[in-house]
Amino acid sequence: MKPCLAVDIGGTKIAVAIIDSGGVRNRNQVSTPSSTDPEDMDAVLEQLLTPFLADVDMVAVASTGIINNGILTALNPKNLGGLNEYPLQSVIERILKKPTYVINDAQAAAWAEYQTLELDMTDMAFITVSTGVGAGIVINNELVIGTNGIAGHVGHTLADPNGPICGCRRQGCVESIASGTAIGQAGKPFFGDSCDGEMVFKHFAEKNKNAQEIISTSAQAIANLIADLKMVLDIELVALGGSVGLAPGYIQLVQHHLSQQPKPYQIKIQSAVCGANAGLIGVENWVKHNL
Ligand code: ADP
Ligand code: BMX
Ligand code: ZN
Repeated sequence: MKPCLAVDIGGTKIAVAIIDSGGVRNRNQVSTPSSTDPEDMDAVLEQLLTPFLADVDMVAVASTGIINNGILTALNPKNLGGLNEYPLQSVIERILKKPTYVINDAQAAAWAEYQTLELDMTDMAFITVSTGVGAGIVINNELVIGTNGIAGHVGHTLADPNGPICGCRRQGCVESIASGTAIGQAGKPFFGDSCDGEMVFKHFAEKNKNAQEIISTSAQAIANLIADLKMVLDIELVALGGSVGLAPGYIQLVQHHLSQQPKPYQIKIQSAVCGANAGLIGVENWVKHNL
């Protein structure tokens, strides 16, 4: 039997790789199209996936958005250039003509991180701070997906009732304050209109005060989110990923803000062991686990 092709679709980048006993092979990555036209996404996927046609037997996809019956519904369409409803599973099945399975990107990454933990660790969460803020939750050794695929979308819980309007149209979501997109937006008055999250982190590394404040505000919102998750779920560990979550200095700030909370809210926070490959590794493992 041939190996599995894993695909990770985020708001900023789409990664693809073959996953087998040798690990992650032939990894490739392109920018996510920023367009409301589904045909633009079709074209990018066709170009990225077709070279793997002869080498794989099935396809495991981790994608941003609410995934229900293989259809991607954006909770925050702005993260995908306005693309809202997209029949992801059927598009990929049409391109590669292989069985295709799809779950949410953060849910997949949580499953990958959970596999790296000690066997007695039964309850954990993974949080990605990236284009948006997403999460996956494992309770009692099982990935929680939810009846409609929505479980884990804690980036859209309330951080500040007077905060910015989120791309999901609710006011003051964690994502509207803490995401890479929000960090970039907050940086524009100081660093210019082309500012994005990565640019704010460059200034942060140079100890720029405005960048430090913007990133601290993001880390504070994520620390509060982690405290809330501990209270709701009694999880034992949080793995932090995404380009912002993995950026130098960020996790220390989250740990610092959480350390200001009373003891019952404290929890171990670690960087995602699988790094930027967590979604790819997790979705392949999850599909094999459930076949
Ligand atoms: P995706 O959301 O597609 O999974 P990422 O995890 O790379 O992609 O997150 C994209 C966000 O992270 C953007 O807001 C971008 O500006 C920011 N970003 C990208 N690279 C870095 C970096 N090296 N340090 C900090 N932030 C980054
Ligand atoms: C958003 C939401 C989640 C996703 C999270 C992280 C959309 C399109 N996405 O909250 O489904 O898990 O972003 O996604 O509504 P990423 O693109 O930042 O990796
Ligand atoms: Zn929201």
